[in-house]
Amino acid sequence: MRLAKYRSLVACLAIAMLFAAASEAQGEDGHRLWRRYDQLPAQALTRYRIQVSEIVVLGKSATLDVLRAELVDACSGLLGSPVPSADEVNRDGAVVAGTPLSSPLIKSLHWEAQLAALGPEGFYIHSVRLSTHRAIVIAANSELGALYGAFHFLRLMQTLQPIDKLDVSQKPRLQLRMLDHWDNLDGSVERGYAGRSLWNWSALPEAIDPRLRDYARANASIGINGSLLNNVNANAQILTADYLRKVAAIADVFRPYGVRIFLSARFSAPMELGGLMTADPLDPEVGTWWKNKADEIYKAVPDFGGFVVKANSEGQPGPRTYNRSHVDGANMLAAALAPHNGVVVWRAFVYDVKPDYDRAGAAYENLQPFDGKFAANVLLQVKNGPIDFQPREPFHPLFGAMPKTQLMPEFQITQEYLGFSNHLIFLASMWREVFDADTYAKGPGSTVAKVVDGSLYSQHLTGIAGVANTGSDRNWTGHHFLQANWYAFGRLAWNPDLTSRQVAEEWIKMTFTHDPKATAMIARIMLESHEALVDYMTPLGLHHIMWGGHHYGPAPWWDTEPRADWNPVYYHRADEKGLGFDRTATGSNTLSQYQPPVRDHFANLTTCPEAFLLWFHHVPWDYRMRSGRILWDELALHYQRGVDWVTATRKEWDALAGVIDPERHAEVAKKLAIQERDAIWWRDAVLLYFQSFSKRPLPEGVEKPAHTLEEYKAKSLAW
Ligand code: GCW
Repeated sequence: MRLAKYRSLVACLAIAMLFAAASEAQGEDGHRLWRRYDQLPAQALTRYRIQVSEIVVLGKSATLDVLRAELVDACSGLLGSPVPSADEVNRDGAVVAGTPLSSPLIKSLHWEAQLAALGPEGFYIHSVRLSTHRAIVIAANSELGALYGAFHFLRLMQTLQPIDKLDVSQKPRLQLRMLDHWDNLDGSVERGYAGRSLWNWSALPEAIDPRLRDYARANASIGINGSLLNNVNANAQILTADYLRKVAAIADVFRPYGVRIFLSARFSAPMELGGLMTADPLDPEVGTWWKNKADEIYKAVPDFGGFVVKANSEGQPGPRTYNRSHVDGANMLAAALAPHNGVVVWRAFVYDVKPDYDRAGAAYENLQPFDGKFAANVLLQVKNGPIDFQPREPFHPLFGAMPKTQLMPEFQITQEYLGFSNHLIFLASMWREVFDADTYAKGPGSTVAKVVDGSLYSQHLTGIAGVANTGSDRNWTGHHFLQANWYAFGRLAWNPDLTSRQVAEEWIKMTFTHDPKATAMIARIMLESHEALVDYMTPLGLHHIMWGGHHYGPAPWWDTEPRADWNPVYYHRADEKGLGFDRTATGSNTLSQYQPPVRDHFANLTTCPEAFLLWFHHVPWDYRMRSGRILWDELALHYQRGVDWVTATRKEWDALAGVIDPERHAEVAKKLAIQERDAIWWRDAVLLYFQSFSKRPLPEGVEKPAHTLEEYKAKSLAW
């Protein structure tokens, strides 16, 4: 007892010192993400200080230590006064966290029934009395579950929610919630716009960058439990003993936070590293090579998650190189990983050029015939839409067409086609559209969310991947607002039913401000941002009309890429008559890949949502839209509306000076200026180009372009 008191006194002092150091004006560089534990507004402090007085995390392990430290640091910071760690409940306001195994206090509560339903990662937070004191208990079956519970509890405080009568049970809806990094071993990041790779390969395994820990901690705070370290355009070197030592060092840092490592496996690695003459998946030597490699990996990283494979796509080797099928390839790797409980994430992003083919139908053609054939530890990773991470796409037809396959959506958090890290866009709105889309696979209500969370077909293994937008930039994502997309990805992976508004509001309060007016204004900006970006980039179902290669800025005229389907002209099909890609029965008919009610809905011009009009139809320039305007006028007004939104948003943001700290305010303002410049560029370049087909004047209300079409065509990335 005495010892406990002494310890808590020492802890108090240590925290007080820590706290004093932390509160010294820290530059507002965004590095702390949504885990800013600054003192909360006065109105919340009085009640929280009574409700939270000490932290009781018993037991010792890497995760329990992280959990204790997080609660102590966070509560001390948020409450503006030291909240000590204690070995027992000494007073009202104890926050007790752990598992029945780690904490006799939790065991004594006999919550077997409550915990039984939570699975390995869920948590239960309940206000109780413990030894006559009021306490908040965060309990879970695993230490990781308790850590997730702690982050949830902190989120409640960070967003000023009541914590007096807590009774919260949660578990993740999707099992594998992973960030995919397209990081190359030379430190560059494919489609990365926030600096270099976070993995300092040359310094590893000896030197561990503290950012690795920050990264893992940020992920744990939103429930992300997997990280693919290397680009799916893979370099086999990552599988060498040298690199595996480096990988193991990263895994050691991530482990306490529950983030498991995945690696992209280059299909031809047995030849490149093992000296075999073939990588044919049915060759026994090849199978043995992968088995041995898997064994070697698990020796170095016992909780290794598995392989991600981009096969026979965009020049990557794969089973088809040897006249074998995707299933042959995936199942061979799955057999190597199965003894270790590892999984294979096989990507469905496969599209071979054929005469007159429609890229939107390619993944379905390549993969759908294998429904029911993949091994039990294979997940088929399907991009949200059938082309490639466009500002807006209809949902991928595979979601409604593979009932016997474990499907896992792939979202792109990094903004390859969406203005890099220059444009403010909140992607939760876009992902909601995908989750909510009805595939009709098992009648109405068969939403993509229900397909991928396993509930529609009792899918045994579930998951979701987001291509990360993180990098070595101090603020992680290159633009302060784009941190919200990392956050939203984690939150929606945990619960795909959360509304975009809820996610936005949480994030704003945790990251920027508690001021109600400012929160409302920022939330509105975020919630409108996706539609606005679609308006100034690709309205009414247009897609892939970006500059070739880097995909930044408009270039609808582009037709010099070696593959037809890398050229914008392939996608918009503008001619004297009209605009859009006919994917109905009179065109490519890839619309037939959707279930009949979906197909009919999109095929019929009167029911097809205008947001997808030009995705599915080639429409005459003078086609009457629902507004009564003709297509050309409507198109032009969409572009103008997008520009107007950015202009208005800049003003609104300016008005928030004084509410938002000056450093982040100024940095966001600069990015908004670029966004406005780009939106105007998009409007002018695209309209001038399409005008050469429509031969119609710009409607009233649309500003005249400042340059000629030739000037826009000559423009390079840096204007
Ligand atoms: O979107 C395209 C990108 C490629 C990427 C590919 C993929 C990693 O332009 O850079 O390669 O998709 O998803 O495999």
